[in-house]
Amino acid sequence: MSKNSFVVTVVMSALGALGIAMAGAAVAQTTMKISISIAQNSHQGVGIDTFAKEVERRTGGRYKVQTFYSGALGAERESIEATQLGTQELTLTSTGPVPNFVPEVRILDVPFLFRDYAHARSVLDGPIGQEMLAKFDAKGLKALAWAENGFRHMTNSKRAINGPDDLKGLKMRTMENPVHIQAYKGFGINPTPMAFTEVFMALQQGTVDGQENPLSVITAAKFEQVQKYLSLTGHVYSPAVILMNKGKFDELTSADKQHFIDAAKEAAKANRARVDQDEKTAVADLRAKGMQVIDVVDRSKYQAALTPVYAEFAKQFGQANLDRIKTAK
Ligand code: EAX
Repeated sequence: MSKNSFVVTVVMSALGALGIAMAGAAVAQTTMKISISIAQNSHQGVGIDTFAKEVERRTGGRYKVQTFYSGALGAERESIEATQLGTQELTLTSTGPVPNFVPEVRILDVPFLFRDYAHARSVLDGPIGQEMLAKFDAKGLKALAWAENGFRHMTNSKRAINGPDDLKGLKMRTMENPVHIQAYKGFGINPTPMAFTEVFMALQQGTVDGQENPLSVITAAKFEQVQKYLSLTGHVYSPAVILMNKGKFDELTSADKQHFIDAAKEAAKANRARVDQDEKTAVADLRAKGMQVIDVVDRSKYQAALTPVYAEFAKQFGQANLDRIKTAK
């Protein structure tokens, strides 16, 4: 670049910056970041895309939300930490690593707690779920709304899982979640906790035999490329939650606070609708791509295998608290 054209470029960009600054004076714009650890083309991607669109629309463009996918800002645990610190404003995460931050939420990760999607959604949207959202406040996090990850199923590359005994001795990647780790040991699994962002490669390289995740995640992550067998165990419901840095939330006007909460609710709605859609199409899709899918019609055998672990959970959480969730309409 010649000296003259350099000067012209500098002057032009200065004018450009001035123009942006003037436009900015008319509508002050604040940009925030939100992240997920899985791909954009997923139930979580639809969730944060909807959130970004709704925040911008509801605040008349005063707030803009930048979306990051596939762990571009870090895996779920790091994203929660960053949101707590405020180096990123927002994240949508499964509850996998959440107990390390807000232990009260652990109870939601107990296997076979929820009967079906309708049950899980109504508990989370009802008084129990709303009480839990408030527990994040003391940890520097504002939980805007529950979202959804889905009912988890087992996949592996070793053998077809036709009953709980077939799980014995399998080395399975699990989330960094103390409740899951404790429960899966009850199946005789050898649990290997790791961040989601490392799972594909671990399966590919055979560091672990298998993993468990909802259909929405299995398809979004293309696990059929590295896993042969899928058993529809539905052994645990996996909630997700939309978190915001508490300080940043508190700085909002009360009208904007409501806009953010409403945007999060819209995000959860879109996210759940995509889960519903995935639940209808994913099994046929995975079969077509070569996975062997085992329908688990009788879950009671898997539940029975966890009886001793359940006695432990009753001590940890209180049977009454477990029953309050289990018997909720
Ligand atoms: O949030 O870590 C997991 O297995 C989660 O289900 C996944 O990251 C989606």
